[in-house]
Amino acid sequence: MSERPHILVASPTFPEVLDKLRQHFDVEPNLSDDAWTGEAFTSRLPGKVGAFLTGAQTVNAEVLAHAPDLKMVANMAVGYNNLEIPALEQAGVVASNTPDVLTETTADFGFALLMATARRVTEAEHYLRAGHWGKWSYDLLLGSEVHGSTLGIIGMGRIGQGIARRGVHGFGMSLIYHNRSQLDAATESELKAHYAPTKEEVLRQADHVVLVLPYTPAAYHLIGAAEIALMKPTATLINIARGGIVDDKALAQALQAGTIAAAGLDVFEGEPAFAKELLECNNVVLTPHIASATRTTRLKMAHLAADNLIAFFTTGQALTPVTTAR
Ligand code: 8YV
Repeated sequence: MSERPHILVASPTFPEVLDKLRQHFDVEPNLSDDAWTGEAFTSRLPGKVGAFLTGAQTVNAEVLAHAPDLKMVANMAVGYNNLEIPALEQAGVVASNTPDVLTETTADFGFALLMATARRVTEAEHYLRAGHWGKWSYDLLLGSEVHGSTLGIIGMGRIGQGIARRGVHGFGMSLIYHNRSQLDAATESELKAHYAPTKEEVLRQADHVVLVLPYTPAAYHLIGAAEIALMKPTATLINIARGGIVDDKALAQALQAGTIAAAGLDVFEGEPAFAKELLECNNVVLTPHIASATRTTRLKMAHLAADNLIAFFTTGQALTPVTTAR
């Protein structure tokens, strides 16, 4: 019998990452085509000292009660709202996430979604595919300007700053942002960034508002009907943070009423389910949580999650541990 630590890989992952993990651990891999969640996940935790997770698995006090042997969980995501950190700390279980390796790729996608939303790219393609393109017209599918407009960012962490750099340096946008803490003076000056002490100020002033903040209980429905009503009727709203930060039903109503011009959403409350009202809106671009989805980046994320498990069980220290200092 092997003495190697026994770990669970709860979501399907890259074969080369499984091979790497197998060099260090006895691995129970998920070789199906979907993540193990709920009972399928918790029933496999006894006897496991480590677990490789994606955002799909919730780990809270109730789940930990089924995991008496667990010492570490490695989340293949920068966000870790699926992990109840105080409960993990209470149980003495270390958690890690995958910061940095996905920053630029996710910022690229945030900007792609902003562009697609402002310039009505998917709506235009549907129009063409449906055979509606019979003539040129001066007012066909008019969008909103991106270059030279005002970019509003709520949540100015690494990814928010990546989007800000693209907007300011690449598209000559002016920047207004809200964050729990103000950027340092050098970064503010580089980005000619205007700090807004409230999110409301960003919503009022920006032409394009991008949400990139972490999902904490306080962020639930942070953007609802009242907040959307503060935005310009020509404005767009982009959410690449987490579903649940935006009240999508209120957003669908606002999109249909013309309260704002358009929205781009990569994340949804309860995903892969989402508010079906959104399907009634032509002026929303909907993507299935793919902001970090390039092969290169997802592979880096999976390797970093695996390396965190390996480091922890070899040296006692995770490489990128999650801390409660938010
Ligand atoms: C992941 C993400 O693809 O890193 C995050 O927080 O939202 C995405 O990059 C997703 O969470 C899968 O684990």
